[in-house]
Amino acid sequence: MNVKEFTAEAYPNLALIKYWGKKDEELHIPTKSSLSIAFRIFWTKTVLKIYPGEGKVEKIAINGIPDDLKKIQNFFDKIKKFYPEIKKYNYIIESENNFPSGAGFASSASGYAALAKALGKFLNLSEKETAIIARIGSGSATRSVPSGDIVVWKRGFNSDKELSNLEEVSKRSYGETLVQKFEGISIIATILSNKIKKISSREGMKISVSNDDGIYNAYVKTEEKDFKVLEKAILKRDLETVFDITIKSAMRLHGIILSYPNNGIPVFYLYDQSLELAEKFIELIRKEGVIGAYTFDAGPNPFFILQTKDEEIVISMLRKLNVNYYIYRL
Ligand code: 2P0
Repeated sequence: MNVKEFTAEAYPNLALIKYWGKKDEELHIPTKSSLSIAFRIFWTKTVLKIYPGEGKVEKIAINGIPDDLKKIQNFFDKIKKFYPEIKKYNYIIESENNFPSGAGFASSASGYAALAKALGKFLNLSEKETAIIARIGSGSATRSVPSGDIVVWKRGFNSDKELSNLEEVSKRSYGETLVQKFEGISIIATILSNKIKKISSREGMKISVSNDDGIYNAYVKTEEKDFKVLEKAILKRDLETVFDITIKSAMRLHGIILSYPNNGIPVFYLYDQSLELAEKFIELIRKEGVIGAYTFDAGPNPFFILQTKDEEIVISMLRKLNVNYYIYRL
């Protein structure tokens, strides 16, 4: 059998302005722009094996364990429409990732980004096209394709409204590098819990968008304004503004999540200890002059983004509280 192999790797990313909601469920076009920072101590490596066939994914294994074939076949079926070449082959996907269980990072961003990059090598795609494919797998994966430290994922343009063709809209929204190197910054990822969340991000954001009564819409508008301010602040390395917006965007995300219960049942991802740690971090900012921010994804674990020179102060606080953590220095 004539088998060809394409290998690629990708890393997770941490959003400073969050992605939360889609204007298109199929292609994952976001309602709002987002901006993230690379986290390169965790990784996914993927080997894509292809041989003549009819567009079928024959096997997928992650760290040697078979994974959800149906989900990945669905992904291939979606991208077939854009790249008909895919129909001529069958696929075996072998993925490896080094995520410790409960590290607080979802492996779907690096997972789909690594797979999209391997597909990109096979199909000879540009980085932009690869980032669009990754997005069709999982929204935040588009931000794990570009090589830069700081990546933006714009929601598209206002004129998108006039485009009737969803494919064209799709091509306007993908991860792209804003800043290649953003040195002197550390990310501390803490681990409070490794429990699987009751409601996935995908489900959670659908609940927020489908129940919009005006609050979600106002959230999108405010965040879009802050996204533009944040972009400029990053380019000027105005850390005070960067960290101020990071905290606000994290808390707005959780405010929005709490605003839309699921048929009456509260949706909430934070623990008491999540907020206590955020408060302790702010104390370090006030009393010790640390410059930084906390943020949360759709989970309870706080992430701290700060100047590397202030790292020790935060680590000593975490040690005293017996909180486990990982550090990535940009
Ligand atoms: C983010 N999250 O910007 C936000 C913050 C979670 C909270 O992107 O449905 O797994 O696959 O497009 O990418 C998680 O959402 O959702 C996410 P899908 P995804 O990082």
